[in-house]
Amino acid sequence: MQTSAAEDTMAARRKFYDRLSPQSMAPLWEVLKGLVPDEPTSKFAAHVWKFADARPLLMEAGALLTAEEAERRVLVLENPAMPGGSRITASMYSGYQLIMPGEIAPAHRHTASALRMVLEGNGGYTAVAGEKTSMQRGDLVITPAMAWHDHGQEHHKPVIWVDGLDLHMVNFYEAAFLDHGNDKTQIISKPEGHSESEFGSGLGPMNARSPFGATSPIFNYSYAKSRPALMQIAGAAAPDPHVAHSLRYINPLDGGWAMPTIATWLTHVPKGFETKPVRSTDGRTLVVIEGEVTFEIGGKTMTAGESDVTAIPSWMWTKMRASKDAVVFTFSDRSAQEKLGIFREERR
Ligand code: GTQ
Repeated sequence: MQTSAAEDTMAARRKFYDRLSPQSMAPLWEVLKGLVPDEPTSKFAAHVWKFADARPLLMEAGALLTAEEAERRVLVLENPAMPGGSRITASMYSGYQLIMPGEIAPAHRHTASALRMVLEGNGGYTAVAGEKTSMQRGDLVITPAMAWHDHGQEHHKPVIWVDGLDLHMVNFYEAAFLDHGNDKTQIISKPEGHSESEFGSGLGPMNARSPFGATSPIFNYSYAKSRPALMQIAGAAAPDPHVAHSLRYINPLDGGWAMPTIATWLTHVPKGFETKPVRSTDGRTLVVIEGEVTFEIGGKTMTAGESDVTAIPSWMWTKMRASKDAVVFTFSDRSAQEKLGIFREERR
């Protein structure tokens, strides 16, 4: 049989590759383009999860098992491009969590940092490191890496929030630990509002101390404080063409992001305003707290209303337009990417 010189070369290379794999080696030149791409091409999809669809399913889950049985009763928001991946974007986990009246999600602590954006607070609570905080809609409650936390509801209404965790980052590094408490709830050692008073009033303790390492010592950024701040800013100046009116949640000890791995911020978009196109390397998850927003993400249009969750994958051109005055909460892996020196953003 006649073979061309090119075919001979390919066959010789393949034979060579076959001898590499038993030695646990591989030729870089066959995989280089995928390993070192020209620019990010996200494997994930832009998507909106409708709270109106999620809530009845969440309540069904509430009847099927207790928070204690589940440990955490959560409907995981799975990016439709990666079913079974428990990922909303490349590095972030998210889900809707439910606590029914009288229930307790028992105390544990883990390496992953977590945030809760409260949708239906109804006076439920999260206790972090011996201090309880009552949860109301729009509150951002954070739990630092390895801090004990339990959740509960002593009142007669369900509690629902959006969880965001960096667990895929932690798992990528194979650095994840988990401890369960001896008791379902922690022993409460500080009065409610203690952290807020000590760190969250423009004041700080005389002796510099950082109770949670690189994470902010404030663990409830209440909507009762953040909303008026945002509205005051919005009322005083025109919206920025790209970010409208946005304020970051900060660690008062160093002015940086509230969490070392997860960036969080709050945006007000006035009715009728449309932001100019932006793309960035962080994978973003947005929760509409008030109003309604229409997104254009990578050429696709989608609308999110109150309590809906939107995923914006890395490096997709994004615009948003408010059809009603809107307040939107965002979390992303930007905080980690900045520390690693890999964050990039482009504006048009
Ligand atoms: O509340 O600690 O959605 O450990 C997933 C894992 C929530 C939590 C989640 C968790 C938690």
